Amino acid sequence: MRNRPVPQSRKFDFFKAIACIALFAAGAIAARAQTADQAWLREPSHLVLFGKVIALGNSPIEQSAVKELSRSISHPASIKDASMLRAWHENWLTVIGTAEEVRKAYPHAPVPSGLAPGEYWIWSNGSNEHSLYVVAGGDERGALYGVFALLRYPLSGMTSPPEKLPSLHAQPLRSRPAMPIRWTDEWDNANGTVERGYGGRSIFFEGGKVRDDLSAVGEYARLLASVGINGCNVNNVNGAAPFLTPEMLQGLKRIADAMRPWGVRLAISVDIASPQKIGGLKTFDPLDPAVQAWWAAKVDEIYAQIPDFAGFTVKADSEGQAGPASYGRSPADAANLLAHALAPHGGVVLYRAFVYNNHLDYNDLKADRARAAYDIFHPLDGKFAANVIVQIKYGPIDFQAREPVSPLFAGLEKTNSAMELQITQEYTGQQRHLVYLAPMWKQILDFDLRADNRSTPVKEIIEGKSFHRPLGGMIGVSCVGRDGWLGAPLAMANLYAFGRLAWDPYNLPEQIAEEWTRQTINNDPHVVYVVAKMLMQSWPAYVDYTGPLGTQTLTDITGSHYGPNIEASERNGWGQWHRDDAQGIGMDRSVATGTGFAGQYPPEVAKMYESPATTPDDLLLFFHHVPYTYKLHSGETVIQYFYDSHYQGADEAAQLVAEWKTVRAMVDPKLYNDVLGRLEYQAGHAIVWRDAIVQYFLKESGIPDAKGRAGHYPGRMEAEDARLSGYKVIEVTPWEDASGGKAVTCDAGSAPKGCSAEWTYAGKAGHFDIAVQYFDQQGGVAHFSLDVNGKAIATWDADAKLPSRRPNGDNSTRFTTSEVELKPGDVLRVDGTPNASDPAALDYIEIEPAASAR
Ligand code: GCW
Repeated sequence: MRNRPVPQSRKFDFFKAIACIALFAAGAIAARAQTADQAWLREPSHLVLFGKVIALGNSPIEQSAVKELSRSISHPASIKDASMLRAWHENWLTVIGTAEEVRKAYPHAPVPSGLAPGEYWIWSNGSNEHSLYVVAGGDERGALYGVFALLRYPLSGMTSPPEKLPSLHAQPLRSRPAMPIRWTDEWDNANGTVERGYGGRSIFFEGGKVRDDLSAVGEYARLLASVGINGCNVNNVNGAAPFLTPEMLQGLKRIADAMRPWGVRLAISVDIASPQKIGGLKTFDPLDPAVQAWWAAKVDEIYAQIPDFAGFTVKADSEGQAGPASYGRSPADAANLLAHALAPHGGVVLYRAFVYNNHLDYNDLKADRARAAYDIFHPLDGKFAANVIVQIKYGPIDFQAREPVSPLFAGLEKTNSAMELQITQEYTGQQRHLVYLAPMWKQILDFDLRADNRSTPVKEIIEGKSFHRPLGGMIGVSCVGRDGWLGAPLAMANLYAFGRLAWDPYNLPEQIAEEWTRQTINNDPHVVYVVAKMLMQSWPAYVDYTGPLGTQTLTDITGSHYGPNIEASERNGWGQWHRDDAQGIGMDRSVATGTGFAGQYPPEVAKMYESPATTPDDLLLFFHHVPYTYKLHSGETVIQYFYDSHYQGADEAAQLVAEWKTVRAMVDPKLYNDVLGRLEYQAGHAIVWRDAIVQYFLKESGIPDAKGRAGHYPGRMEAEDARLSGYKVIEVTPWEDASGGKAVTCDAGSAPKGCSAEWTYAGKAGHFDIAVQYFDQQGGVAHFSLDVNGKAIATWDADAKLPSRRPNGDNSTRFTTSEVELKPGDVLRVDGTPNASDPAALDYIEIEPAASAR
């Protein structure tokens, strides 16, 4: 007989309670040290409803699962009535274990047979009196993933209120990972920097060794596990030799220990020349017995310390990294060398197909970097050892804002393959721009390569289904750091989405976006709607204001990879060419007249890309060189599309700001302001992109914008046309990064008190927004002020962290002040005070009717 209070309506068990956390979850994102709370794993409040939580086995992974479910019991938002809490504890039990453990302990639980590794099954006995929840895994990882799924379930893809969700008794939750390899790659260097990382310094390394404090590593592993990621390669694929020294291996062992409780296995990148670089051998020839013995011994040394070590990633014969080509050997020789050393221990080799010659001849119209991966790897199909997986970037070039799918996915039928994506936004705005990449990834995953004239979507190839391969998967280049993981709160949606798509590539980006928002921000329907919408809009907008129609990201490809720089991709050996001239633009990659790249696809796809008439507009210029007057399927000319898409993209970026403003009252103020600042910056930088590309192609083509926008900027007053005091006019390089190609700069030496630029307003009287476009250069914090008729309107510091010490599109920044009253004859003045190497450079001011007057 019970004499203690019990929950009234247990029929709906935890789903009802979930409705309560929805309210609670509107709380702040904790800004403590580096924890998973800075991402989507915030303190939940409802777990008390699982009653007592126990693991059936002793493994650290099951203990993590228990911890995860029990985390909130002491949370202030938990049920406050102590007697009720006790009752739940006594009457409700949640057990976590492998299928085998559950069968043994609860013979009546209908655990299905054949749960795969990583798979979970979650069931409840449906009893009102003595509720039992079972989280069973195909293995311990499966049980852990089940716990995360259970926590997420009521919040994920929710289209109906929580209490309407089906009961776990009637409909147990069951899911298995689509592919065995679900890893992140980190490009961390031993000195603590992270290549292409925009989230601060390494969580793994500092000062040439593994950090003493690895608490962030444990938290990272927890985050990864929550979305089913089971491997993490912690070091840069460039310069990897130092990572195999005995001292480093001791440190790596500590990293593996920190990640193990979350089922995340450690992998490292290795330099194929290690036997020579750190092993004292004269050679690193993969076929040399001494080299083979060296690797075998090194691998034994690793496994002695890290018994569940996952394997090696290799970048070789690429961008200055040594490779088997030095000895006339093939990538298969190099991969198999490592594979044979790893095989006895169960390790794998991820051999990157990112192998290409970066000294191509620009004048050779047949030369094509896009061809490289297929040309090199396709002939080796079937020559790789069973534990080798060829790791293929999604497109044939390099993580561009849009590329076609790599044809190599269809070119390896007898070899395991995996797809490499980039979570860190190297070419997609470097986390300063909101660009949710899941919609792009989804397009790639869904793309049907029609290998052997049958349905072979990329997702099924890397799942191993299409060609019956035992190994395959997805690798996300993540490059997290100590500054809130990815350095920008909304960028975390990409890490989350990567995991969710690697688990199940049938997941929908919009649903993932909603799910992430519910967990990270809150469950308010308006917030969920708006944030998911913003996320979904962001990638198309970015493509629109950067490089449309398959031109790739038109950025400085030899430097920052960030701001606009159209010619940087041309006339060099890197092969990211788009070949624009006065008549037209695009690379002819057809078989008939071009580089032949289109012919690397299976016949049906090759046929589609062979002719401009059948190539989709959004990849037209990747495959064909066409005149600016060429008519797209949409009916527009290429040049008009350039104008339109850039204006549209910049408008869409501005729209993101407006949308975010609608959630102001519903989200944590700190988060609100942080994101608002970033979105405002992005909207300004989208204008920099728009103007650079539009004015460049206007000049190049000589064809005006049918809508009259390109080259006409009503309300814009150039700094070089102002009355200048101290400021000197300079030419900006590349010219398209400044309005009219010119800016003004202040030399602290000759103008120690700063410089100023003055304009007389000649427009109509009214209220206006005034934008000041300036260059926020590295190496100092310049100070600016804007005044009207000597009255201060605004002051600000150029203190952003942007690439480049020269004024250009990387650091061109827009400051806007609203609702300023102006009348004809008013004098507007910008004062710029240089600081250190930042010369307070200025491009223009722009006066627009205030939002209230538009
Ligand atoms: O995209 C390029 C990056 C390099 C990177 C390389 C690669 C690690 O600019 O920084 O090097 O790709 O993927 O190997």
